[in-house]
Amino acid sequence: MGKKKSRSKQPAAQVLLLGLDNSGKSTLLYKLKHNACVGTVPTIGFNVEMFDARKNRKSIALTLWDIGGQRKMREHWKSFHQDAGAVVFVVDSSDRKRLDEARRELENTLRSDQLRGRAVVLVANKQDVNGALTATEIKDKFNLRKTCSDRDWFVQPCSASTGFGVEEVFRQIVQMVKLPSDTAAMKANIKETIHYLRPTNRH
Ligand SMILES: Nc1nc2c(ncn2[C@@H]2O[C@H](COP(=O)(O)OP(=O)(O)OP(=O)(O)O)[C@@H](O)[C@H]2O)c(=O)[nH]1
Ligand SMILES: [Mg+2]
Repeated sequence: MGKKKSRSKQPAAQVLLLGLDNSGKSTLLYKLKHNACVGTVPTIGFNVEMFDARKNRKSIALTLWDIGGQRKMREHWKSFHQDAGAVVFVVDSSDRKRLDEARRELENTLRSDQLRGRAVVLVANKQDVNGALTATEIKDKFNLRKTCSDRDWFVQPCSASTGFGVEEVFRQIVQMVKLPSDTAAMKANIKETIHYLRPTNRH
């Protein structure tokens, strides 16, 4: 009998890939999965792929959910918030006209209670396009120090079509994603603290 652990025993985490339509989410997902630049069509609904990774010397299973970014799809993003261990927000760095729209959507998303404390990996995509904003410019434009003051965040320059920065995106996800066990431990800690602080009835 082989000693290979079954995938169902691995700690598993869910990661959301969000961002405006045409920002490059599906291109990034398939580059990560197959190291191939596949032609994409606008996503109506979602694409999902599983990945194996190692975190804290343990093997984990990551599920990446790539949700369509068209306006009519964005109202469904919140159905995916529950159980998300991290948010990857993809930005088309060459589309200056839509940066404000993208920033507003990220801010809306981060207001969700279900995403409290979840890390954000902001992918400054399409770095291969002439005139694209740099990761630093994107960070400033999104005012990330303020928007993400209550969570971990990282801005990764990337080109999902050429592959530049794609491995680093994955590495950041693995490093920053919260595993459900972390979340359970967090909740237990909060419960314990509340129990400790609550005056006990000694009559
Ligand atoms: N030049 C360049 N083009 C890219 C890059 N990433 C994606 N694209 C192109 O941008 C277009 C949109 O890419 P998608 O991956 O379909 O975008 P999406 O974010 O999934 O869009 P929706 O599914 O509508 O939300 C396609 O023509 C891609 O080939 C990149 O890094 N550089
Ligand atoms: Mg898509």
